[in-house]
Amino acid sequence: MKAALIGMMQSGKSTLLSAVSGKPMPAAGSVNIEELIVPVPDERLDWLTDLYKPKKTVRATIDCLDLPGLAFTDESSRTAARRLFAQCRTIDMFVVVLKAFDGNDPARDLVDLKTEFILSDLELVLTRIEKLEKQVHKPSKTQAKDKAELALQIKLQDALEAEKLVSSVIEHEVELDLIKSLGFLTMKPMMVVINADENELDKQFDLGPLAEGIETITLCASLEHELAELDEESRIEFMADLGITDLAAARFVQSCYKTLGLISFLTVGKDEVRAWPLQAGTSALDAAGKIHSDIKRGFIRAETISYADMQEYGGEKECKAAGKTRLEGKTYVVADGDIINFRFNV
Ligand SMILES: Nc1nc2c(ncn2[C@@H]2O[C@H](COP(=O)(O)OP(=O)(O)OP(=O)(O)O)[C@@H](O)[C@H]2O)c(=O)[nH]1
Ligand SMILES: [Mg+2]
Repeated sequence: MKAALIGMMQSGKSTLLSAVSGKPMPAAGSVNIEELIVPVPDERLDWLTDLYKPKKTVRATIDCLDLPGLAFTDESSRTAARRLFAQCRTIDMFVVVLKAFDGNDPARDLVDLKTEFILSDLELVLTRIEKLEKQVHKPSKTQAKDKAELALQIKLQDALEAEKLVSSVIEHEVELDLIKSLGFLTMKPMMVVINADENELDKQFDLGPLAEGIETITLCASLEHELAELDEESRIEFMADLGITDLAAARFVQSCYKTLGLISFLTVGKDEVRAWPLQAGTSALDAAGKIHSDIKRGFIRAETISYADMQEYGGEKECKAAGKTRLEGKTYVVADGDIINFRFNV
């Protein structure tokens, strides 16, 4: 799963990603798209690692793309933005990083960004309409589908011209299938990071109606970056001085994970304690396939303990004795924090 950090120039995207990935900052003014593998913080893994003392602990990760900053001030920066948007059509979600320091207005930037997303999608719709209008008159195998798509694209044109997002007008799976491969920007899940000054972290930023229903986090990227560079002891001390208890950067990664619709199931043992990312709603059988195709093929049962029970009873044996170990079948929908031992036979 890929999340792309997008925002105006110098909004703090690289600083934030460097803080959560531990990778050094890219050179100033870099126009490359950097791809960083970011581990998803998970206290449950820490607790299970203490319990099992495994050889290794493997966290879930998200691929984060650090995009060059946008500007919409002149023709050449608009061209650059358009080119960048075209490269964003295959990503899974956006993290919009808004600059809320140095007197910059984050609400204004969010409006500008939304407008540009809409214009970019509208351009794509118009190109599609032009192509489909020629195509639908010629008899072909895809004629019926082309007609349906044309009608839908016209509906999307109306919506985008009225400044509505594609996601707000797609009504069902059939429509989604017709346009899925086009990668509309205003169809993608999105979260917002307000990058504020260190001393304004408690301020309520009003982003207006655009941000309604969108996961929003306020943090100070440069502070998170400083904290990430400290060893654990100094970090705890420094955080206590500042009166903060958790790293906002950790919350940011967790929110990304949630926005992508991901949950984690966990596996435990002497060799490895591990979190496996899974699309919410996935069956035990498909979860087994994430680990290995053999486990899916030979699936017998998913021996499952919820993390909450594991923590309460203190171990596998204790959970079994208390009747907290469940034997789930193929169609069981895996829940976040399920600790699973797959029984299989090949
Ligand atoms: N005051 C303050 N400055 C910050 C904060 N976050 C980043 N900066 C500074 O803003 C500048 C830009 O930070 P970057 O992380 O490079 O921003 P960017 O969005 O990656 O920039 P581009 O890739 O050029 O668009 C740097 O000088 C940072 O030190 C913050 O939270 N507060
Ligand atoms: Mg950058």
